[in-house]
Amino acid sequence: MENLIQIIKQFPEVGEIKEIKALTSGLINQTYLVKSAQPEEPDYVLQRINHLIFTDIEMLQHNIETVTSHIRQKLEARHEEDIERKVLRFLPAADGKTYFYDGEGYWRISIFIPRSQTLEAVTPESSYLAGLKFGEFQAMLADVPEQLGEIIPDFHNMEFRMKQLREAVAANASGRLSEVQDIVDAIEADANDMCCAEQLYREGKLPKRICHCDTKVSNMLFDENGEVLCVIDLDTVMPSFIFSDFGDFLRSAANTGKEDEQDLNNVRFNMEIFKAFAKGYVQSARAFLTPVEIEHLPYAATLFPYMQAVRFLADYINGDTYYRTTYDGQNLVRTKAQYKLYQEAKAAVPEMKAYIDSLL
Ligand code: GN1
Ligand code: MG
Repeated sequence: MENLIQIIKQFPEVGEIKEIKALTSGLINQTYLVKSAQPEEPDYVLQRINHLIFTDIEMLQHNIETVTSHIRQKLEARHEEDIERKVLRFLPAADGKTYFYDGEGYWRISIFIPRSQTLEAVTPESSYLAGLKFGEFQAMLADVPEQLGEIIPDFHNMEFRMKQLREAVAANASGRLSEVQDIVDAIEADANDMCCAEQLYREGKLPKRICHCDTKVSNMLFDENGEVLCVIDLDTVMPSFIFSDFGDFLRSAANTGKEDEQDLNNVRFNMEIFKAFAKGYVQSARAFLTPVEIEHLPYAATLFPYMQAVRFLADYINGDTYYRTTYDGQNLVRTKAQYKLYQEAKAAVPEMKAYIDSLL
């Protein structure tokens, strides 16, 4: 606590502090809620950035500042109300940079958006609004004046994720391979089909655009009426296929179970959520989407649970070196749950296709 207070003091805008609470939901960074002593001062979100994963903090914060100021300008240009609740603001440290290095770790502070909440589950109504919002997010970032860096190279590159899994399997560092060989084989059987986006990209048939790349439900803030305020957790904003934002949202939102659900009977693909989200997304993104992008939206809904299963499985085989876990075997439980969701989504592809056609 004393240590955290010393860090907060490096950001001159922050006044007297009443309380610091750890928030535990993210799997990568460490996040705290910082409450101000004075009611007229805002509360803050303090984060220690995981610099083993985000190795280029300069690029990371540069991307985030570019994106937030661009969105802010767009909101101002259309005279939006309540802009402070619709885009994040990061505070400068004494040297003007939006992060502080304490000799061991990198820290940053943003303003906590008042009267906002995160949801772990969405309804068809909020899912529709989220679809509109993500389509709009991508549309607003279509004309970012600068090139954004690929903060984690090949982040959503399915071929690369397969390569990592194969390397994990070859090394078998944890000795866990025999236990998971079945699921490795099942994943391998579909690998070719699931890598079609990279193939289309090489053929020049699929563009990359600025995407959020971590659009799970818990990375969105909703207001007291259930309307989407803004998208948070901007670490992974970078050029990607639009599938990233479409597919990753559904991976969490359309899953009727938890990300690490133990009872696989609870993991089903919720078509009502899919339909609501797709409707909103197509409505706000249609103007810039190409036919190839639209045609592959159902594929995107299958790709993300598949890719996440591959990533969790590789981490399990590597001995849990990437994702934070809270119990033994959690990465395997996560793998199985994501793989089940993938199968459910795959079975729903014809229905998804028919629905998307009906929107056009
Ligand atoms: C990680 O830290 P968090 O929970 O926002 C991961 C995402 C995964 C997600 C799975 C940088 O996000 O890609 O989809 O866990 N982020 C990174 O819940 O690897
Ligand atoms: Mg994240």
